[in-house]
Parts: sequence; structure tokens; C-alpha cells
Amino acid sequence: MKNKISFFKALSTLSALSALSTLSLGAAEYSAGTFNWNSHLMFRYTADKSTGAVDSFSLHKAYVNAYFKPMPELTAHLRLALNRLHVQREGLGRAYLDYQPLKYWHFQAGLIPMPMIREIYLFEPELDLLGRSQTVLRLFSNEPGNADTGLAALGRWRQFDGGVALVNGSGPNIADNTEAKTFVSRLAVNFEGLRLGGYAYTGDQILPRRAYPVTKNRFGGELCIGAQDQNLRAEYHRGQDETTLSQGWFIQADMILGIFSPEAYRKWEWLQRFRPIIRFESFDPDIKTLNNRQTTTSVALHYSPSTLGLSEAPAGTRSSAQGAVIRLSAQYDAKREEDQKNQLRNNVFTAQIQVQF
Ligand SMILES: [Ca+2]
Ligand SMILES: [Ca+2]
Repeated sequence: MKNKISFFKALSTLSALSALSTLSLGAAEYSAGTFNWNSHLMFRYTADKSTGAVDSFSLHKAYVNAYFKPMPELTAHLRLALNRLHVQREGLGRAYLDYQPLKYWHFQAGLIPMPMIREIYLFEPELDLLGRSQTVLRLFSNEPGNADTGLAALGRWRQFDGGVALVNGSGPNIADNTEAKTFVSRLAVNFEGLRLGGYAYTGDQILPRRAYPVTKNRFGGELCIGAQDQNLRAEYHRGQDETTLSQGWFIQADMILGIFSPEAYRKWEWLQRFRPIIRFESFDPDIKTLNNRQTTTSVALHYSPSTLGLSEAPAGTRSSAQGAVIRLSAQYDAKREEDQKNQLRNNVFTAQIQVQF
């Protein structure tokens, strides 16, 4: 009970601090445990002729992440989305308890991140300007932050890591809309700088204009060379919604100089402040229909005044001395329809300022 009171006390402190827009990272020791928080703000300029959002400036996203550790093995994670504009659902994005009885074993309950392909699972999409791929956005449109209500077990053993989860299958902040649960699993193997992984998501859903639940399956795989922020990777995803089959794949190069010449990368600090990313993607929303694929080529350049990376800080791993992290980004997405007669003016230019504090 004491822990509970302290937790809410910590939350009210957090809102007061946010209101003051203080630019220091919160980390406080309470008698009942450790409390950490950080926040992300993204201001954007978008030129997008297809949606009519031409020349628009916006506060694209605002998030607060909070972590409370009442004891070493237990962490409460909370993530609040504070604006409605581009976050599909305002409010709780994540809210779960993580119990870690051993170094590499976790049990989670609540509004959890689903254990899937490592990159989707680990990356917060807004920390990576290319964001989630179009394929993933289309296949997981009910779970924009890859979260759902359920239980998960995650572990690592030698070169293998993986996880299993049982979730509602309806996305965050929505009650289970079918009687069946959805089963999610992931398995990956890591050699030196090389990762091979796959996932399976099997469940059901209620589609618009259907009174009964129908199949919702997702399968995918990844191949990745290099570390998390400097890699070359490819992913494939396949979806089934009732009888409709869709699929997509992409290949992405992220600051790959670090893979080919780690020495040069380490030596030239200015280079670490710039982060170029390029991705080529193809998505087919219906395999049985001809000529409706779309390809997207995305190019982005990020610049950070400091060499610190933006991250979702796990509890207790950042110190207030690190202060705010700022990143400036520019991105261009060129989209091309497979049907030559049906080309759309849907290329998008985005410029963004992102602040984590
Ligand atoms: Ca369900
Ligand atoms: Ca097709």
C-alpha cells in the first residue's frame, strides 16, 4: 500500500514537473523505490500533397515515459501519449509490470509490447525518423505502438532470444472483442554481428460489416547485419485477414559506415552526429489482385548536436547529467504505384525537431 501511495505521489510530481517544462531528466529516490521519467517532443513540418497536409507545422508527438522500481526485480512501465494529432490513440500507450527474476528472463503483464521481430519490438518508432515501415503500419493498424493487453514471457539463452505472449488481439485500450486470445511468439539467433529472426501472430478479429470473428494471422522474418544503430537489414511480413493475403518487405541501411569501418566511425566524432538512413520497401495489400503494389523509397538525414543517441531510457540507466538530447531531421518519401496509369502525387517531405528530456 505504501508503494502504491508513493507511486501516485511520484506521478503527481511528474505532472507538476511537466507543467513547469523543466529541461532536466527526472530521477528520484523514494523511500519505496526508484522513480525515473523522460519525455519526447516532436515538432514537424510536413509537405504532403496526398493528404492535403501541405506545408503544415505541427507538434507531431508528445510522450512521457515513466519507470518505477519498488524493488530490484520489479519495474512498472508507463507511457502516456499527450497529443491526439498523429498518435492514433491518446492516453496510455504502455502500462505494464515487468518481473525479472534472473538476468535474462522477464515476465510482463498489462498493456505490454508484443514480442515480435526485434526491431519492431525494441525500437520506439518515433525515435527512428523512418518510423515503422508502411507494411508494418498496414498490418498492425490496431496496434500502432506494437502494444496490446496480455501476458508475456521473454528470455535469452546463449545465442538465442525469444518470447511468447497471449494478448487480447484488439489493440491498446480496447476490450477483447473476440472470445479467443491471440498467440504471439518470436525467436531469433545472434551470431557475431548477424541476426536471424522470425515471429508468428495467430488470432482472430471482428472486421467492419462482419458479425462474426475471422482469422487474423501475421508472420515475418528478419535478417540483420550490424549493431542496433548501424546496420543493414531486411524484413518480410505476411498477413491474412479472413481470406485476404497481403505481404511486404523492405531493405534498410542505417549508418552503415559503422559496419564496414568501425575504426573510422569511432575516430571521426562529427560523423557520429550525422546519421543517414535509406530504405526501399514494397507492399502488396492483396496478393490475388494484380497491379496494386506500392513501393516507397525513404531517405533521411539526422543531425544531433551531441553524440548521445535518443533512446527509451530503461529505469536507472540515464543520469540527469546527460540532460536534453536534441535531434534535427529531414526525410523524403518517394512513393510509386505499380499501376502506371494510377500514379498519385503522394511523395512526402518531412523536417523534424525532436527533443528528449
Ligand atoms: Ca481476442
Ligand atoms: Ca497485388
